[in-house]
Amino acid sequence: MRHALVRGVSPAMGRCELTHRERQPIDIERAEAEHRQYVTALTDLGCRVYELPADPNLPDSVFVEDTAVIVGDAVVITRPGAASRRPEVEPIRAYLSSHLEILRMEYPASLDGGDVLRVGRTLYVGASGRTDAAGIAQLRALVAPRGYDVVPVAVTGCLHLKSAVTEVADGVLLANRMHIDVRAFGQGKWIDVDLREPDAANGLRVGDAVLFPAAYPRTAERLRRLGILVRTVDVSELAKAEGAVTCCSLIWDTVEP
Ligand code: CIR
Repeated sequence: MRHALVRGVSPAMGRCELTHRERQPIDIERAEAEHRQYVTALTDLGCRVYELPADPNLPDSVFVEDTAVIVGDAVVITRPGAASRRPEVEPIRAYLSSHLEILRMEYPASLDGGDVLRVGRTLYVGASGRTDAAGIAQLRALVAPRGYDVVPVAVTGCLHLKSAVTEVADGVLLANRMHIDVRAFGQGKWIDVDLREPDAANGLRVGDAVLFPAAYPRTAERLRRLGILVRTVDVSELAKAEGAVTCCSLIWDTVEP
């Protein structure tokens, strides 16, 4: 069984953190409609979706990915790099504690889940503006006993590692290689985003399919030509808050008896 945790769009999303984008007005009703379609897409792709209520005091709380890193039947609750986002973790921890074993990152570490790309039993972790050396070291210590390696990756010019690279099929990485040190990855199969779509590297793999922003049709076509099933969603309003498709859910699998 595949599960997904999401959280409603905060009415305060207009006050979100922004790093590489200019602030633009955000139409909350449109963002909510996009989020509903995102949830529908996850459901269609086989997820059982749980939705935590929106929080009017936490502008970025729809971006649940940053609060947690799931490793098998455990979850590392992060300490997000932006101070405004740290209160987001508690409701996520409380919800996940009845589904997964809880592991916790502590002060002084900083790490956003958007910086963690799992490929098999390797966690590639972006050293970004949100994730520091202490965060990477704590994550390594927490996941090593579970058989996961941690490999740091230098990230420049974008918010998170997964703004620049995501896995779209087993061992196949979709990337804008301008933003990352590709040497960290060793041998791998790469698909480059279309140059006219520099922000198109963030796809959300759900089983054999990839949930992908409708705004990047040329890169979507590259994926389809490789036989990858692509389901597009409009996330243009959420993108004004510097979000994309991976950031709006936490996904995990359980084996039913
Ligand atoms: C932030 O800057 O933290 C939010 N406005 C956007 C977070 C997007 N998260 C993600 O891609 N994992």
